[in-house]
Amino acid sequence: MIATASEVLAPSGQSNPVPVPPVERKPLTKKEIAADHPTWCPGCGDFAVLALYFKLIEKRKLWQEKITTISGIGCSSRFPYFVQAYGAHYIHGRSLAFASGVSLSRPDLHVFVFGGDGDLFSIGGNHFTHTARKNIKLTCVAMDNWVYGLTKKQTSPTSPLGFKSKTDIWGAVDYPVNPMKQAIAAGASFVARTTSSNPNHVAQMMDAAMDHDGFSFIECLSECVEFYEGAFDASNPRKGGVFNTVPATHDVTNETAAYKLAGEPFPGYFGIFYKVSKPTKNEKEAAISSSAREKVKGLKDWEILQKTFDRMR
Ligand SMILES: Cc1ncc(C[n+]2csc(CCOP(=O)(O)OP(=O)(O)O)c2C)c(N)n1
Ligand code: SF4
Ligand SMILES: [Mg+2]
Repeated sequence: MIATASEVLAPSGQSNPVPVPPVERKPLTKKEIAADHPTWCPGCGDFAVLALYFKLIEKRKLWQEKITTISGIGCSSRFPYFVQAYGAHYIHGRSLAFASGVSLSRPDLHVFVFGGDGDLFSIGGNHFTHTARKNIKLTCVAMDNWVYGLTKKQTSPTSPLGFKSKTDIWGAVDYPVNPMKQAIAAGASFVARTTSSNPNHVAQMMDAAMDHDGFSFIECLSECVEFYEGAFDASNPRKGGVFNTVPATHDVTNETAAYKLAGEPFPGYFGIFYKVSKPTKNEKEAAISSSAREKVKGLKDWEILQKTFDRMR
């Protein structure tokens, strides 16, 4: 993109600024977006997700000030540290609450949230439900490794029955959350599933999610090689598993069909399960604010306040 001469005029106050020729602002390269060296364990599935996010930013020609990467706490939630752009490494489980505020107040940004299965479905489960039902425009990627990685192997809400961990030494007894079912039931308007062992597929899902006007959710299987090695082998053809994409006959606007697909036993299917268009909270709130502004048009701030006080009498 080119900055126009008027945008690059000499500082204000100068009476006759001399126009300078337009300067070309080059799109960012993957190298420029990469920040700190990621501190994940060698072989962690999270590396691929980060690399594909860089690729997406590069492909979409986004600059730092248009990228917002938000997370909670966890290995996966270290994500924003490694992106050389704006973002926040927020409180455990509260990333979506923070991201909702950013999305509603800055319609010019596309907000990406990355989090773990614990972060999004345990402590953050409540926020997940409400962000989805409000259809807030943002993309939420759950980097699901079926375990608490950062805190070194506790049972997570997606750990399968029988999984032996520090909190379930005899094996997990609680029925796991199915993130796909959870997202569909909560009202997410875009729900997709992918796995970090298939980079091209992750890139496709991120691209499609970003184009969606509403709450887009991606469950991305991302192996924790340290505390749950081999968890997703059954979905990885390189490890003798199968990678089945959503059948071509599947109707993505059919909620019941999407829910049924989500209930298929592991490794299940990969791709877009559900996608519908419905008004976002962003546009509804924008309409409310603009009609409220219209009513007080031309009034000074103190006059608007005075009107409020008068109404309260
Ligand atoms: C309020 C609060 N509760 C608990 C913790 C401890 N804690 C940090 S990360 C985490 C879970 C990490 O698991 P997950 O979200 O699945 O991410 P992963 O590390 O597996 O990527 C927990 C329980 C915390 N930091 N803050
Ligand atoms: S502990 Fe697991 S999730 Fe965390 S960086 Fe290591 S491999 Fe990845
Ligand atoms: Mg986890």
